[in-house]
Amino acid sequence: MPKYQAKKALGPQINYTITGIDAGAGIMASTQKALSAYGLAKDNWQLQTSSTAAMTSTLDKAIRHKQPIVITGWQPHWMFTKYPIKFLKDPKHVYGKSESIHTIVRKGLKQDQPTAYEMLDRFYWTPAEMSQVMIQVNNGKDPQKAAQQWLKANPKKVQQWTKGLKKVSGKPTLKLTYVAWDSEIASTNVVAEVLRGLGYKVTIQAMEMQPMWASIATNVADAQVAAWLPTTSAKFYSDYKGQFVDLGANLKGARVGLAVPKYMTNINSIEDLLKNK
Ligand code: PBE
Repeated sequence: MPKYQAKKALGPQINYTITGIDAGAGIMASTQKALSAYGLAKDNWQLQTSSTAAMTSTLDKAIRHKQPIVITGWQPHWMFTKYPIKFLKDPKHVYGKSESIHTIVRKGLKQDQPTAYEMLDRFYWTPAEMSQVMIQVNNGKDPQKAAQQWLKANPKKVQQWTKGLKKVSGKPTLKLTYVAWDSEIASTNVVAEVLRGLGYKVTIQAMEMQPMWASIATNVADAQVAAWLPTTSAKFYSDYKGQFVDLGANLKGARVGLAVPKYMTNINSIEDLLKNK
């Protein structure tokens, strides 16, 4: 593929294709909405399904060769530290303004496992803190080890989350479900390690987004810390409303949208994708 040509229309240079991730992701549903909202669908634009790993490797190649590319992007994620990319403005707010990641637990957890419930309720960290774990995992570290090391280096956080909580006896089991996105691999492993420290036998299980929400709604799992709201997980939040307990944000300041390399200087808004037709 040739280098990005700012003076030519973008669409034909990338076959009118936005490089996406797994089909179940909320960002994919939002991008389908954006395709219609911005008139891109009728201009032949399409969204390609792949995976985070495939998308970031395509992005890596494009950047090395200064080629044009439009991806589904979100933060916190190491793609924004590793590559010179920028979000496109979303004047219609299809992706929402800002997202938080919420902790969602099953009904009855508070009565059954009050210590775990209290720790999960307190769990809160910043995008910068989550990124520290994510980058270690991206560098090849085992996620559980990365979580253990981060906790060791951040005893104050652990103290905040566990202060006054007594270790439980009898090794009660807890099951956390998650989708294997980098952000959720980091948060789920950190929470699992803290709960293990409180005496629980914790299993974590990766699955797709719909089964993850269903696992909490049907009491098959106890908690998940992967609910991007109010926009990205909106469908499941409303589908399962009344069948889970929302403990509120465990991270604020997340963001979801479309992104391009910074060398595409004349493309700054989703509306610019239609430019120079
Ligand atoms: N993400 C990362 C997810 C949530 C976490 C933005 C890719 C999504 O549902 O789109």
